[in-house]
Amino acid sequence: MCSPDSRSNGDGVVMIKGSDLLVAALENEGVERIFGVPGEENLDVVEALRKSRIELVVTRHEQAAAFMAATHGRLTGRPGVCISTLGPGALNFTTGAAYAHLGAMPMIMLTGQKGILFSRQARFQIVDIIAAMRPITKMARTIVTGSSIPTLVRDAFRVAMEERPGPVLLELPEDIAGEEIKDVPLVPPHDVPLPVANPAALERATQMLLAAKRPLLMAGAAANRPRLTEALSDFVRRTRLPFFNTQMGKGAIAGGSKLYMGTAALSERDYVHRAIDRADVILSVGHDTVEKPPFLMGPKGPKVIHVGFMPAHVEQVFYPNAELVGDVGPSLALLADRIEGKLNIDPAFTTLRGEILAKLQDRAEESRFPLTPQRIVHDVRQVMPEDGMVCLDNGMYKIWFARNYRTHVANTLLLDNALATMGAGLPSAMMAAMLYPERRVLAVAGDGGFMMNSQEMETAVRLKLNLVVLILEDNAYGMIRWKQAVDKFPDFGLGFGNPDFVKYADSYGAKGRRVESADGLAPTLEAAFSDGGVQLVVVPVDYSENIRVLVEELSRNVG
Ligand SMILES: Cc1ncc(C[n+]2csc(CCOP(=O)(O)OP(=O)(O)O)c2C)c(N)n1
Ligand SMILES: [Mg+2]
Repeated sequence: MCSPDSRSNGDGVVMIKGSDLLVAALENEGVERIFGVPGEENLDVVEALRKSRIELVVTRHEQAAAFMAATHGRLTGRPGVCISTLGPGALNFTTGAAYAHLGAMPMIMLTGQKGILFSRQARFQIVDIIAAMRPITKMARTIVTGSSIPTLVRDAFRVAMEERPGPVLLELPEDIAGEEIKDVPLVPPHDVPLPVANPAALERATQMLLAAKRPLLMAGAAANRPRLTEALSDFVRRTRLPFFNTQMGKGAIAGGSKLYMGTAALSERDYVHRAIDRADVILSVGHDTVEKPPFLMGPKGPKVIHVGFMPAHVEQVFYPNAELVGDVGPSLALLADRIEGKLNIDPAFTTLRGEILAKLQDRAEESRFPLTPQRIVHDVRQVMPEDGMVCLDNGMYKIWFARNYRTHVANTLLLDNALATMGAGLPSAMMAAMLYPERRVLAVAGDGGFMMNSQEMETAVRLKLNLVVLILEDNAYGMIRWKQAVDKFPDFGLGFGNPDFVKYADSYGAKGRRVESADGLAPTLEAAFSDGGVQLVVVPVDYSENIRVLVEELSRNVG
């Protein structure tokens, strides 16, 4: 197979530029878009992209490009691709790389480098990016010869997609990109079906579950892998197991809403922990210990069966007693064959469920202004259809959304409980809006996190995305201020001023709106969605509820 830009060198040998071969290899992987900020070292690749069917989406910061590429991987299971120059540009990918690495999101980063055969600029801008990226990628390689491009690209995609998925970096030096080389065939991709759990492991899990008096299921981060959600929902329908989820497992089980017991956004003492503490066996599907612990295992608590694509990690607070390792969907189907209709389902969970969910409704419709986080979550749910996507940045509101926002469709509340970085909310929502133009997409950010990548408002406007950005304004790094108060430090050093967000949005050619009353949020969001385009809504938030509920009430009422 010859690549599209190959040509004969006159001696009958087919020649191609390294950059054309790279882009042909990316097309071969089905890549449709590349996000990033090119530098002069990437210009051969940019030229190859111009002639290809791959769209180059220029962002205003490499970090945002990496967050977008990672989110593409998270939502589709296929790696998103981002591109940067050497040194400074590549270093701007590091947070995105760690986001994808901790969050298990398949992503390919392409970075430029000075020529490796001859260096006209000595050490100017040269940073050892491979070494810098090694701890935050699954694989980081320099392409040292053009003829290795097809195999390296194929390998990079495989490594990025394989369980546990993550980021891969390929560094392409300028001279290898520009070099004319003998054309090399591309490597055709193929699916690699995974092995299913071993019968002995299935038997052990079956015995533990049949002996359990109060079994409970937990959906963890890997439960939200795109290819798994249907099989997991089917398992819950068949077994009728009551379930809860971790923050990143939210939405993974569709249609089982009568069995939903809550989300473990805190590690202990939340209402959902009344159910967890009552369980004697927890079937933990896809839990990844990068997440803040959904509960703390101890000698007295429930036994845990880990179901995962990979064996469990043993932690001080998580050490499963049995494991079902293999392709999770088919393994769960085999488990359901053995236990369907035979489990003890504790009726007390139904009562408990009512109490837990009622508690979460507390103050959800209160007319206080500035708005309480509970009211914000409630009103957002009102304007979002079932398949609408809420993409959170990181701040205090994440705990409130994780606890209180009900999801019915997989990956409709995108949050990062792994790296938990600020700045990813807007880029992840932009990616969601590009992938699902027919759905409502809402980015939710604090006034701190929004400003860490707010320059991407320009990218969103240029791409003509339909997207609403909701900013919760407290003029502070609220979450850290809350922790400061919880730890009894004086209130110090965490406040700041803000731009006029309405004017700020308008200056990008987006539309800005400010919520002026408690009842104003839902209609303002509704108007923003109806108008279309890039919309920004600012709402003042009253965070006094953080202490009242998450500290005082939980320590008094539970535990
Ligand atoms: C890149 C990054 N820097 C710092 C932190 C630590 N941090 C976590 S939440 C937070 C405050 C967030 O402030 P804001 O976005 O305004 O949200 P709020 O908590 O006020 O709602 C900080 C500084 C982080 N998680 N990520
Ligand atoms: Mg804030």
